[in-house]
Order: sequence, then structure tokens, then C-alpha cells
Amino acid sequence: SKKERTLAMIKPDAVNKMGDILQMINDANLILTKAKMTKLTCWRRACFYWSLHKTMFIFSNLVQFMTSGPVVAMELMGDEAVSVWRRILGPTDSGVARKEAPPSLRAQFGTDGTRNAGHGSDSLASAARELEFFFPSTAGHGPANTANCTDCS
Ligand code: DAT
Ligand code: MG
Repeated sequence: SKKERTLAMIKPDAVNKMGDILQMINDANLILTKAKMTKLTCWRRACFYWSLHKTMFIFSNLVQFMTSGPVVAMELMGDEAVSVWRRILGPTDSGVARKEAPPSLRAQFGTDGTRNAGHGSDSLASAARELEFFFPSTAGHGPANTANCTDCS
């Protein structure tokens, strides 16, 4: 199988569970190659660059949640990292996730369909875009630089 990189993000409701989460990453034979704790002060703009932009930014409660505290962004590497990390996350809705065994990250640490503890890129293309957002290859010129952002307060 092939080595991949993916963008994993721990959302504000699970940042205090990083110990358990690193253990899950380790148990899945994924390697943590980059990590950054940051606050998404400009989530609407972030959505524009992400695969999430579909209808996301109309959910003001989602924006409020995602900007409510720090997040931890991680680059994970390993065999089929994109799908392996999404399997660790479990279903989008933590309530649904709790009906499945074994207990996923969202089952254990999330609350519902919005406050769901973690994010994972859904494809290699999304992973490339999302990794570039959090870990820009050209310092100061990546979309993570929100200096010119006009659409967020
Ligand atoms: P996933 O995070 O499993 O890839 P997604 O890409 O469809 O799911 O949605 C991104 C995030 O947006 C999701 O983690 C939580 C939030 N979300 C999705 N659907 C929602 C809904 N119907 N109501 C509120 N928040 C939602
Ligand atoms: Mg998604």
C-alpha cells in the first residue's frame, strides 16, 4: 500500500484529549510529522480554501464553535493515511458514532454533529490543500496568512 499524508485537526472541544489522541495515532501506525496549535480567528476564510466550503459558512454555530478556542493541526503520514485517519475519527455525527464499535475518536470525545472533536481530509487533493493552509510551503504567502481577510470580523 502507498504512503500518504493527511491533514488531521483536533477541534476546540477535544484539544484537552491530545494525550489519548496521540495514542490512537500511534496505535494506527501513523507518524506525526508536523503539528501546530493555532486559533482559527478567520474560519469563514479558512472554509474558502478547504473542501468544507460547500454550505459550511452559513452555519454560524459551526463558525462560533470552530473559533471558540485553539485547534491542533497535524500532518500525519503512513499507509493510506487519509482513510486510516478518517476511520479513527468515525462518523461525522458523534451521536451516530457512539452506536458503532470500537469507539472512535468522535464517539469518545465529541458531542453531536457540529461539536465532533476532529477533522480529517477526505481525499489526497483535500489533504494537499488543507496541509498547505496550515503549513504553507512559502512563508507568509500561504492562505493561512489572513492579513488581507475582509470577510470576517
Ligand atoms: P466530515 O467532518 O465528517 O468530513 P463534512 O465534511 O460533511 O463531515 O462536514 C464538515 C463539518 O461540518 C463536520 O465535521 C461538522 C459540520 N457539519 C456537517 N454537517 C453538519 C450539519 N448538518 N449541521 C451542522 N454541522 C454540520
Ligand atoms: Mg469533510
